[in-house]
Amino acid sequence: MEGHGIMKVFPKVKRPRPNEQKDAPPLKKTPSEPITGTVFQGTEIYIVPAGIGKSRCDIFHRQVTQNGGQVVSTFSPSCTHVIVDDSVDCKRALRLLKVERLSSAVHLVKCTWLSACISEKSLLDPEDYSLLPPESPTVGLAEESNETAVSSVPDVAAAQDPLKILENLTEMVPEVQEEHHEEDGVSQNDLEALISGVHPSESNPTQSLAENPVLSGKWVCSQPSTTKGENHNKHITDKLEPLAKAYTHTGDKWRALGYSKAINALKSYHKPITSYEEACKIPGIGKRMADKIMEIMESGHLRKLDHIGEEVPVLEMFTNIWGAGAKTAQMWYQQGFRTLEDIRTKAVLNHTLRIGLKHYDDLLERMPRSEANAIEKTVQEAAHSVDTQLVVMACGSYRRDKSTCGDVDVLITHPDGESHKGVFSKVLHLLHQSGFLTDDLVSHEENDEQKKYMGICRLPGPSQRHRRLDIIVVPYAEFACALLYFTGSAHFNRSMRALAKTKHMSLSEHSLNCAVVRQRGVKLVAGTPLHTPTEKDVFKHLGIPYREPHERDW
Ligand code: DCP
Ligand code: MG
Ligand code: MN
Repeated sequence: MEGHGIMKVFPKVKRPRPNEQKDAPPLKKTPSEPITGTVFQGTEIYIVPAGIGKSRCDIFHRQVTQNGGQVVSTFSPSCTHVIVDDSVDCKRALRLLKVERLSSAVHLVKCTWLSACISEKSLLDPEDYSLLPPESPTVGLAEESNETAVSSVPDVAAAQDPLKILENLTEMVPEVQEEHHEEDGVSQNDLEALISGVHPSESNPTQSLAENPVLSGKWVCSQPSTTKGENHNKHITDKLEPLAKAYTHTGDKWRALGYSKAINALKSYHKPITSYEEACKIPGIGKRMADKIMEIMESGHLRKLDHIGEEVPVLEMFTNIWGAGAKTAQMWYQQGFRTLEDIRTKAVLNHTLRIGLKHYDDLLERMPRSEANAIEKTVQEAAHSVDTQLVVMACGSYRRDKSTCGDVDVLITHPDGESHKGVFSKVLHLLHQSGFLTDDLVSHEENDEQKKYMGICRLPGPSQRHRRLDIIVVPYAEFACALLYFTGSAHFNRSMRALAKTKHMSLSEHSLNCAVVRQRGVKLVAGTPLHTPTEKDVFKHLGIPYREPHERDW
């Protein structure tokens, strides 16, 4: 959950011009800005004004020239760097430059590169701010034939292939990844759900191939997670994971995607990789990623890891506040905040973030199953005091049989199809009254007939910690789909929804619909809900073998 309502427009920081500073030399006024640094020495920079705005352009211009660089007013091939607003994507940048592609000598970078160089007082690696990620989502499949393709943005028109559909959706994902229940809330991991999650050679030959030769090697949801093999390339993924995480925290979605795809492909590969060629052949690994893999194999290290910015651990600490996403964390960082104390005392916080901050340590910890069970029982008791016939069950990681749980996800429904109505507020009222619920995070949001609560509870007794609790109340007709959704895992769900799409169906926490019409990934006709009294029916309609909850732990 990205915090809502806290995205404030940045106040324009007015920096004193050096020649306005009290101790600036009063004499010898140079016609241009005095050069006070050498950070941009040797650079020839073109700033694309679109989205940046005149006053920011002026500031950048001044900062570059003050630091020894040259800013040119028109783009030419002799430019070393082209700066675009962070919101501009590669395609648009090329359009604005009126060119089809850029020579590899020109760095096309976001303006955060400029700001970062200035604050770091050094010419940072533009690669890290480049609009041309090393592993774009099309890479791995398309790369072989088109390594130098400039566009990193999936072509929305090329949507017939299921992979392409997913890529397009990936492009449409909002920053808020935790956007739980959108049927189309497909995230970057869909790619891994589809291709790399299970390597064909990993599929269980005794059953899945026979059951569905086409899909068995492709879809995570058609494989029991218990077949998840050993990671034969841990020495490599251990080095790539911190980088993936760093890119996630700095909001570099494309790079983070490239890395997480590669990491998943490596994890599910059936043997240790031994050569560059072998790495390149794996779907999800492009040539540049293969270079990095070779570097790790040969030196046991990845030099890029030494250059993870000092902002990354701070951003990570900030995003560990429940309710804060990458954007919020970055905004705080740009506002100069570096510690939780800064956030507590100086940041503008909404209700959710205040609660998240208050329980920072508790909420970072997972609880043992036994405690999740006690929390489930507490909710059950309250619900049954409202209506003894209510079905109350803990889903999520608890139902998947995990030994620890990040939170407890309780589903409530009523078999008569009617009596679930009104239960939501009564149960919450009881749980508040008893002091079990200590804080509400997301106030009783309502979508259709399903109701969801997200809050914080604490079991009675000394030294009990605060724990996250989610409660959903659903109509009985939606029970199976809600149960399936709420049991997860999120990765499993994405895979199942992606599979549904290829069959002109759509799966949500409400229903499995057939005869869905989509154009370029956008749903035009919502289709008709299928009869799904149990989870098994959903698997059956999708043509994949049923998986027990503990087999869905992808
Ligand atoms: N879910 C989903 N997509 C998300 C988040 C959640 O489909 N982005 C679904 C699947 C999850 C379920 O909701 O299993 C519960 O969400 P949790 O965040 O509570 O995740 P888990 O219970 O699986 O793990 P944890 O132990 O971390 O709570
Ligand atoms: Mg959970
Ligand atoms: Mn949850």
